[in-house]
Amino acid sequence: MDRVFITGVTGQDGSYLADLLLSEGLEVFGLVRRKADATNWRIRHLDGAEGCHLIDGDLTDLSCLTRLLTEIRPRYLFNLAAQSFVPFSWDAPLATAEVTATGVLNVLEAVRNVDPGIRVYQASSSEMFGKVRETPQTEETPFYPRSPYGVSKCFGHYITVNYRESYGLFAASGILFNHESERRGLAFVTRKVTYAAARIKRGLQDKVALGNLDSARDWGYAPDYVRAMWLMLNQDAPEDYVIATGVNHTVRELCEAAFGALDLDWSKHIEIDERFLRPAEVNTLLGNPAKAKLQLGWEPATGFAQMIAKMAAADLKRVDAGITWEI
Ligand code: NAP
Ligand code: F7E
Repeated sequence: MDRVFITGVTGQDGSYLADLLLSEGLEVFGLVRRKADATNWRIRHLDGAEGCHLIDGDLTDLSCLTRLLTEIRPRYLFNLAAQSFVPFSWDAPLATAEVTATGVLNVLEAVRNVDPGIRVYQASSSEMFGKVRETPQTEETPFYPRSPYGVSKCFGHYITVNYRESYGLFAASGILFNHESERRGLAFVTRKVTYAAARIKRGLQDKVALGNLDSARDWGYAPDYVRAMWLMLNQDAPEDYVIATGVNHTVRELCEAAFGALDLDWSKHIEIDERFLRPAEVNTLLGNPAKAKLQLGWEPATGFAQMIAKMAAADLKRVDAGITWEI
């Protein structure tokens, strides 16, 4: 049975990827960092599951990664751990760089030293395109990051490419556009809106405060996107791939879709709060997934309206069940 090591297993993508790889019959080792309040709600169903091991450690500690890879000897490694919330990267730029940039180098060094045959996936991001140089964005589009998070992801991407070219590592970089789900963190705009809409539907609040309603994103569904990660590590050679839907929507359209799914009029419940504006905004992102379609045979299965309706329905269910910790 092939072994796979996942960093960021407690996050949105890590939890779906673990579900997928367990269903494919792999033995999964998920890295979990210590927190004072360890609810880890996205992987509760995996605790004690057959073939799944949750192991303690931290991406910022090279000695820890080296020891774990030496013990586990995985065939595949997915590096999904990051400080992934863009606004927080201005609050804590060094901490963001330590995990989101240098953390990637820790992974690559551990792989190079323990077993250069391990196949590595790096979670790169459309935030690297930032102030976009062309539309739609492809694997060839130059980067122009607009946040400490985006800059850190550029480092992670280029060091992955460099280790591939310098040491011949099988290291693939997935340039994923925004992807969301019922397991998305509450601070990100899609889930913030679907959760607020559910609470408004039940009369628990009346308004939700947002920032820039004009910004546009190419939003896909996370379970579709983790499938692309797995396909990337099963090619003959490691490459970079844009993963996107090829369609974008504004935050205003997102509000319309989420409130509409619960038969609410979004315009009565949104207010603008400047605290949610960013020092430098990424105004619009739109990906071209043609290479992924051609080489990986990958296509998104879930559309924007369907995804937002699923998220709104899941949040309504949570509100009705009094679940307050799945944030
Ligand atoms: P997420 O929900 O924020 O998950 C991030 C994961 O990283 C969590 O498991 C977190 O652990 C872990 N982590 C943070 N610092 C760590 C450390 N020092 N040591 C070990 N683990 C640490 O992010 P996501 O949405 O699943 O995204 C997965 C990856 O894809 C990230 O690298 C993100 O930057 C990237 N990405 C995401 C998107 C998107 O739209 N979702 C798009 C492009 C790229 P805790 O649970 O303990 O916090
Ligand atoms: O913001 C606008 C905000 O925080 C999307 C991460 O997964 O995807 C994600 O980064 C847009 C921005 O995601 C609010 O200004 C308006 O233009 O949901 P978000 P993000 O910053 O695009 C990329 C690909 C990643 O790699 C990241 O890890 O929505 N917006 N009002 C708001 N955003 C938030 N969070 N909250 C608001 O109230």
